[in-house]
Amino acid sequence: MISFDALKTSDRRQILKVKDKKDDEIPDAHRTDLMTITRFVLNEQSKYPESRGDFTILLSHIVLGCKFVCSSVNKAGLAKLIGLAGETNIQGEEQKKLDVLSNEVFIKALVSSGRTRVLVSEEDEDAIFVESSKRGRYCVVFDPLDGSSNIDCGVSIGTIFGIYMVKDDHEPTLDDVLQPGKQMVAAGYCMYGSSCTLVLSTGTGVNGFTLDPSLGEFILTHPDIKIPKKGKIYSVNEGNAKNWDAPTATYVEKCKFPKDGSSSKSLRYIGSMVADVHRTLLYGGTFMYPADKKNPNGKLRVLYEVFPMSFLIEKAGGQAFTGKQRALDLVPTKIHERSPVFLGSYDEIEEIKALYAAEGQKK
Ligand code: FDP
Repeated sequence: MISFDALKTSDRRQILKVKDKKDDEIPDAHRTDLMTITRFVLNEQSKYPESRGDFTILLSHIVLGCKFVCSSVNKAGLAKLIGLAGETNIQGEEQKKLDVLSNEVFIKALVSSGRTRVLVSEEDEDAIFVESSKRGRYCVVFDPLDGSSNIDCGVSIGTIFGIYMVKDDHEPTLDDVLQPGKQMVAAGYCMYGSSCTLVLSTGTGVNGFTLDPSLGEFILTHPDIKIPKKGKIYSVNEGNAKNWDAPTATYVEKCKFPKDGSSSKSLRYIGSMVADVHRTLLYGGTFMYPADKKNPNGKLRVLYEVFPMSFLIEKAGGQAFTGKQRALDLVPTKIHERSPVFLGSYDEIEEIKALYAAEGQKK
């Protein structure tokens, strides 16, 4: 390596100029001390001397899956990836719909990590039990491409994942994944939007990383995300209002016509859970998919939608509630089970809990 003294005077001056500058004054070309997601997870790992590095390896495979899907989503229109599964392209190859492709990408990435045991994907009816030669200690539940009704119009979509760690002293069974969300060791999502953002919690705090396409690296851009305690936004599919129960209807009425002199809340509903939850995490407020008369369990799936998002919201200081209990206390009995969910700012969810408690007393 060339020493500082051997450098040309102009280069030496440049380096000294950069050294004296504050962080935000340094031009991009000189910013090499970036906190990448790998560096971040390795730092976390070093806090646990007994750690074997398995989680870091697993996460690097998830990150690879996210980069692959991000790139496919970005070029979907061009590559004619959008279309019916089963159609053939000009080379006579079978075209895959983005959700089918994303599922394959994640399954391959997870199995090849050699660290997984049981996988549950929104796309597959049955759980996948990883063959013994490739097996590890982690179970991953995931929705490879959530918000799929938004794919064809370019609205933000995302991948959601939750991770359990189990003992590797038994043959894998469904019980390895039919565990309450509070047992997850990590959860996150990757949003494919105007930028590609990966939000992760490994149990303490929530951190957001943005993909720098020129580097191909996720860089820490949103350290230690905390959800505001109160919020000015509510997010729900109001088209279902005629079938809501009384507490949901009362809460939404209060958002629109507050009686305590406060301002009305704004309604924002993208209809893509990752995007709606991302906004809720950053700006505060509530995101709801309640039960209704037609769907007594709501719409969202417990294992790979409700649990990972509730985990992140709680770790950021918010709450997640089902209408009956803390969402992360639910014990799923089926891998594709659904549950109503209300998640968001701490005080907003307190209000919803109080409305349900009052309703319960009437009965
Ligand atoms: P989608 O049907 O487009 O896949 O559970 C999937 C989901 O989207 C969520 O991402 C989203 O929050 C919700 O469904 C939207 O449901 P509605 O269209 O009923 O509002």
